[in-house]
Amino acid sequence: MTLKEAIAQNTKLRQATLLFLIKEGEILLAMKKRGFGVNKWNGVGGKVQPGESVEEAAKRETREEIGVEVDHLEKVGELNFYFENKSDWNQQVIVYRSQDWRGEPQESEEMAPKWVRFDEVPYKEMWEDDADWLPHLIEGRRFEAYFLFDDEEKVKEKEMRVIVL
Ligand code: 8OG
Repeated sequence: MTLKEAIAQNTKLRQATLLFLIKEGEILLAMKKRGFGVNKWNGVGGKVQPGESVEEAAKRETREEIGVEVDHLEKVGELNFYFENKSDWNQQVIVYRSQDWRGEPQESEEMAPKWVRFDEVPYKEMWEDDADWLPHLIEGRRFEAYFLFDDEEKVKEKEMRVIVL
């Protein structure tokens, strides 16, 4: 299967959120303790529920996963993920960053958070595609990307557009 074919077969993707807290020179990553993406460092987020806006979902997931109230968030990207033989894993992830929140990040049953310096992001312990777009998030650029994964969760094909403001 090609990326083009995957996109043509899945015109309406389920939506999920992904949010990264940023403070002076550091980004908050959280270790996923269970479920999809287990044992990988990531931002916080999850599926958008019926009747909820994407932004509300991003705030709710952040509250549930690390106990932080987000006051202001900035949408920075859209990631469209396709899985070759597991199309039920396909989803569109709306990516946010926030520098404006309340509370100290806390561990939950789902995630264990940790502040990481911008130059120490552990890309080898993250989803493979993150190395393509997370540097742009850190540097304040926006992006839109499409990724096709094979059965080993390796990127088989990708397309990305970076928006410099
Ligand atoms: O609720 P669910 O378990 O589907 O949430 C999955 C979370 O993982 C959600 O925040 C979106 C995020 N996510 C993917 N794919 C990728 C990816 O390739 N890289 C990163 N960093 N996050 C991803 O679904």
